[in-house]
Amino acid sequence: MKDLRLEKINIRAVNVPLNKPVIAHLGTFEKWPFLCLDAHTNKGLIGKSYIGPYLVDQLPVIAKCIEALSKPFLNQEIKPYNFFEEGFKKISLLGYQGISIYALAALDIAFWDVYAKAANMPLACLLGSDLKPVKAYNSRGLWLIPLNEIEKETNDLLENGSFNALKVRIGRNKLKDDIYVIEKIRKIGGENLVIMSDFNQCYDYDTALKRMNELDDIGLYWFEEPINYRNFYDCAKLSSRIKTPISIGENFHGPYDLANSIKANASTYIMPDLMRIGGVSGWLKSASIAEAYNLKFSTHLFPEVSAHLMNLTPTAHWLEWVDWANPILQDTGFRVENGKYHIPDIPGTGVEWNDTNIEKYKVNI
Ligand code: SMN
Ligand code: MG
Repeated sequence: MKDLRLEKINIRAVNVPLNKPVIAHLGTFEKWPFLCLDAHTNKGLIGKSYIGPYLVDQLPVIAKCIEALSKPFLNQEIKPYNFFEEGFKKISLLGYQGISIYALAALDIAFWDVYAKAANMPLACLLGSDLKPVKAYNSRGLWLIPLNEIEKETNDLLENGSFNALKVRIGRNKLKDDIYVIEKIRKIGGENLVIMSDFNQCYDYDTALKRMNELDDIGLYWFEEPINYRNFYDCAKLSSRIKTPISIGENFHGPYDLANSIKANASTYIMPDLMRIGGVSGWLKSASIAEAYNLKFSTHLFPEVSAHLMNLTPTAHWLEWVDWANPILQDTGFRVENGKYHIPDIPGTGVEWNDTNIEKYKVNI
């Protein structure tokens, strides 16, 4: 790893069709946008990472931000821990949240990938842990789809990978429709099925309290993001008044947000997102904070790298499995078996490109 230097970066943008369109309170998406980053080094090794920043029209801006942030690190030795510390200081003038932390994460993940490749070890092993398979739930469906499609969709999600846990999106206009959907899934999956639920911030405090009270005894494993993500104090009040655990965290922008949420007692469970939390480095800091408070820590999207990190997360809980990036990834051996997500025993994170499909789904930036 000595004298592993960054020579140049290259970013490609894609908009990849989803097998099942995302229909959620935060928007409807037929395709998912990704930025694919290559960090070329003097040793011929290439660090790879992808981020999926939701908004296809913002890809050019975010790509520019990654390029700008990478400039002071060109021709420098790659030291991922130091990069995060220095990079974090550099984004201060732009603001620590949003695009700047996404850019930091993209570079951080690629640097850790190539660092592990240079050590000839999978990322989790380089960081001192194992490649244990991670308990996963299927999150690639059960959006706000028509009621008559719930049965087929549930069967489909349970069969593919033998999952015993899945997530349903709720907060439908009528309470009876939420109840119908949850009871239908329960009937198909049986008593032992773990059913997570997600409101995607669709309520104000009073409406959230009402709907969660109404659904509190229906047997959901967690209620996710009932209200606006920044509202930690209201979320804490909701948590204290509802029996079902509340889970938030996909909108923590960096470890400071996570710490503030914990200080406010906002939720029972947390579920940081690899991109928004600040990549591998932001995750590791967050995992230690969560450990100190004994808070169960799940993942959000980005299953490949998140799975490595769950092996280093003392309070690791559930991995959210989606297949959205699969078309642009080479099959390096990630797979779901009996509800667990397996990580390939190859150097780096295991993220390698399917260049043909990257070309096919390319968008100009
Ligand atoms: C979600 C993620 C990405 C797009 C829409 C909704 C959701 C989740 O909040 O947690 O999977
Ligand atoms: Mg969510």
